[in-house]
Amino acid sequence: GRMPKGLGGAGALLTLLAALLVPPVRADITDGNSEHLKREHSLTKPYQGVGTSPSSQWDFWGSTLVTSQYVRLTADERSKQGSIWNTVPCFLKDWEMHVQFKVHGSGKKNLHGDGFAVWYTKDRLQPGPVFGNQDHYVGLAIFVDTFRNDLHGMDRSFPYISAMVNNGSLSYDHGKDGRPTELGGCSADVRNKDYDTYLAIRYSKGRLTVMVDIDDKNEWKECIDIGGVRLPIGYYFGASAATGDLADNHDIISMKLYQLMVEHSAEDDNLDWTKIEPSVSLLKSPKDNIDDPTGNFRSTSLTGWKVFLLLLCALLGIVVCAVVGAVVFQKRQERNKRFY
Ligand SMILES: [Ca+2]
Repeated sequence: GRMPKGLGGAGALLTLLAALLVPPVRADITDGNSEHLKREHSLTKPYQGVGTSPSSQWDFWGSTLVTSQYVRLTADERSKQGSIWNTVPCFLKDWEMHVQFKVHGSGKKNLHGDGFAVWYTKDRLQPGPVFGNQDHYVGLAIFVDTFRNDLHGMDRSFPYISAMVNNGSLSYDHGKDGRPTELGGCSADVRNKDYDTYLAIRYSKGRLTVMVDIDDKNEWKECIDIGGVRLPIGYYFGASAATGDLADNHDIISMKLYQLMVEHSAEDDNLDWTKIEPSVSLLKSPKDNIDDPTGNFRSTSLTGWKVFLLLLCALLGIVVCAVVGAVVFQKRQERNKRFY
């Protein structure tokens, strides 16, 4: 019953092979692991002390109304602007923000607006024309645009979710629904739902992913996934909304920030992440930027056929080792017979 030496060697070889071949597991937590919830960057019911207590970690501005059940950035009234901002800068390199929201109003199809935005920016509480926040902002914005301004853009339906990264030099063009500066987006029917609707924004290792859960199925659907995005640490999370001639209630129910446990290279760790200027490395036009043109992610995530090839190699390795092992074992048995 002793394990033949040949097979033992093969076993060790296999272990080594496996260690070399198995790709590193991506550290994703999208299902709200409470262990990694960062309370100082999260806004949850009943919003204790928001805006009134000096110890509150959230400030609000404009038409924003805080109740125990929701934070209403704008009511369903014309020409309103409101925002809510985290007072604590975020120093996490890898994070995921889950936003529960509710956009609702009496406006019939296409007669409602304008939408809301979720921000990760250098400045906070700076009112302006971009869904209630300043233009030429510095940082990241995710827009949930509920009103189509650009009648030439009939190839997409509204509401439309899009992402934009700005170093302060770009202006958001409302007349074109931000299309000239958008990095990616998707149509999302988010209005007047009688169930909960969610948006998730993940930033990790230069990759920006936006997911939505708006069909009452309790699962995330991908909306935006782009690489080559550079954002610093030390910026602020916020949300804002605006109405114009058309209106809607724009409610934030919760904003929950989760830390993603991701390892960085020594080179990455030595960088001063507070000094990074928001940017996106685009070799193609923004709209084609589905794959990361810099190849940052291709090296860590294996595509289907590569995984297949690796598995095939591993399988071949196992077969070769087994055969060699069996032969060695048999030879040794024969030798043993001869000697005894
Ligand atoms: Ca619009």
